[in-house]
Amino acid sequence: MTDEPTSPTQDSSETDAGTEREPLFDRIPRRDFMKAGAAAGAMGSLAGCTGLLSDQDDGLASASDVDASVPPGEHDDYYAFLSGGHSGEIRVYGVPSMRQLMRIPVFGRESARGYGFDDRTSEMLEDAGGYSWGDTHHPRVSQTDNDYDGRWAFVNDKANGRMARINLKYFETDAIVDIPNQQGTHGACCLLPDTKYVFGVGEFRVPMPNDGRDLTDPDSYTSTIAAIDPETMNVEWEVLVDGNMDNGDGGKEGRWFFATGYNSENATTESEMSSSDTDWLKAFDVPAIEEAVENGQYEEIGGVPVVDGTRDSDLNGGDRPIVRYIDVAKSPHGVSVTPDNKYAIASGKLDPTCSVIDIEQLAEVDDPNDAIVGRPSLGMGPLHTAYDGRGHAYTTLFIDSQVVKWDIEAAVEAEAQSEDPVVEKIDVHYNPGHLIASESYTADPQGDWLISLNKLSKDRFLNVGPQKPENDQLIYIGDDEEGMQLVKDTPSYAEPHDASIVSADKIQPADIYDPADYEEEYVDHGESEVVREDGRAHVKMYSTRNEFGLHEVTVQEGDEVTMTVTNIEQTPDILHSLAIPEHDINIKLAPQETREVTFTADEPGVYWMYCAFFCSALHLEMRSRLIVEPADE
Ligand code: RUQ
Ligand code: CUA
Repeated sequence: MTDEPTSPTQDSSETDAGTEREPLFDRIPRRDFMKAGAAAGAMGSLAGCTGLLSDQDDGLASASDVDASVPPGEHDDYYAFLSGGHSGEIRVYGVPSMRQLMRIPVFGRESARGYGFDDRTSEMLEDAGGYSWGDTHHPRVSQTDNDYDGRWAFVNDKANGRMARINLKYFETDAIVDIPNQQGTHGACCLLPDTKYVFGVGEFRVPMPNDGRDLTDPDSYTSTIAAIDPETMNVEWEVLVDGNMDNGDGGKEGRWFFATGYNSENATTESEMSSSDTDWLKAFDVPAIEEAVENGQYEEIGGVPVVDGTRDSDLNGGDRPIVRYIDVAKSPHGVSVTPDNKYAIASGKLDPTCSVIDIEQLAEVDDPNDAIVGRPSLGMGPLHTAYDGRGHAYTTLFIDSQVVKWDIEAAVEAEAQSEDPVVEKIDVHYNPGHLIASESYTADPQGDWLISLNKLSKDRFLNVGPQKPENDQLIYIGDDEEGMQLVKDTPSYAEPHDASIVSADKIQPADIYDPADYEEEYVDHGESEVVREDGRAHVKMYSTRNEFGLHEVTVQEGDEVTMTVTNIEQTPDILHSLAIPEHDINIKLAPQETREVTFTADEPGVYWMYCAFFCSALHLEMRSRLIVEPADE
């Protein structure tokens, strides 16, 4: 055991949490701000004015006088949480700088954050199915009263049918549920106003249960939505439906949840899946479903109550059907509810229109198709829609490589397939999937920034070989008179799908860990020790600049070794790690964090355990010896 270490490089650097951020208004030209304020009133007169259509067909953004710079040392106004697709992670960006601030591993191990290396996170990944990767698409941040509450972010795993929760106090994944009965959990979103449920939208239709029955009978396959309790991450119930499902969005008043879907043909090949002219937007009546569950009107499958929401179900026969099937243009893709909760807007994908569903009417009409109150023609390949809170919708046009801005009420007033509601279009580079505007998923979007998540970058960046980065483009939307202004390109690693943009002041991450939040035993000064018993060795040590609590640790070949290590630093940003060569171990230790790792010391020899974070001038000297004695000694 060592004495209290001296810390020659200890400093008194403090958190700069008190640094004042310059409000956005001061950084955009004053005249733009004033126009943006006046724009809400002027909006009606702009509607239908196709003369405002962008003429940027050279593919270049007009020179923009929007100041999106965030000078060195200053902070951004927003956090953006972008999914990482089949990298299995979430990325945190600052907006408007588009600087990448952090990566949060979710479904795969990541050594720089020690994720999947210590016992707690590796057991979590194991319990969630033991897969080595995931496919994150839709990061959604929890809300209370239709506004971000800074508690959690959630994200789906399309690959393995899972949902994960990220704790925004520590910006780390803290729970993953492997959703029964789902393959390809695609859509993910919250039931608002208060995040009562997180919904996972099952995409691929499979036999129910998928245990060897109905293998060659695709007609009897089915997909479900799963309602997950955000606190426990338990699946409370599922609803099975006809057709594949795709994306989803929850209404803002606790009643409706919407999911797009393709393949109403219940087919298995692409050509069969495109044989009919329409597909469905499904509107799930959540209180009606809860009532059915309460009344026992379900079958338990995979340990979860599954309610039958197919069209022929008894539960859809009465005057309060649990699922309403709305006919929309073939293969609708994105769906999102407007900030005022008036409309759900579903994108055509294969059709140039979006369908605008009046949510209030949906509850009243006999034929749910009567709730479709608008169908503007927007352009080729409309995929996803975001909002500025001033009555505009912004929709990506995948095929046209554009973002189209349109007027929602004008679309309700116009004839179906009218282009009049279009306010303007801007070229993006290239082939956008999702787009997201600042706080677009809340009741009160900020209406200043929009990110277009473009699938292809082609020629926009230095060539890095055949696999190019994607391109996340920042567009200023705060000035309705000047129109959308392309501000910057941001190359991104494969591959962001969706994002959420949250005002910086709505998230309050911790600077250091609170040991009370975790079960691992805190190891303080004077508490380092090795306890060996019956082929097991429990090593407890602290870490600080510049040493581990033990300068050497001796165990026997074949011992099962558990190391409990605490970083006892109180100074923010001073991290250590415990890396053990040839044992595939690197656990990250942020200030006041304790982690545990268990492994077998199966080869006799000397292994230098070291700290992998450059923590101080004597960082290289921060190491300790693991001595594994041969078994026969
Ligand atoms: S999806 S590009 Cu996975 Cu949200 Cu539409
Ligand atoms: Cu601790 Cu390097």
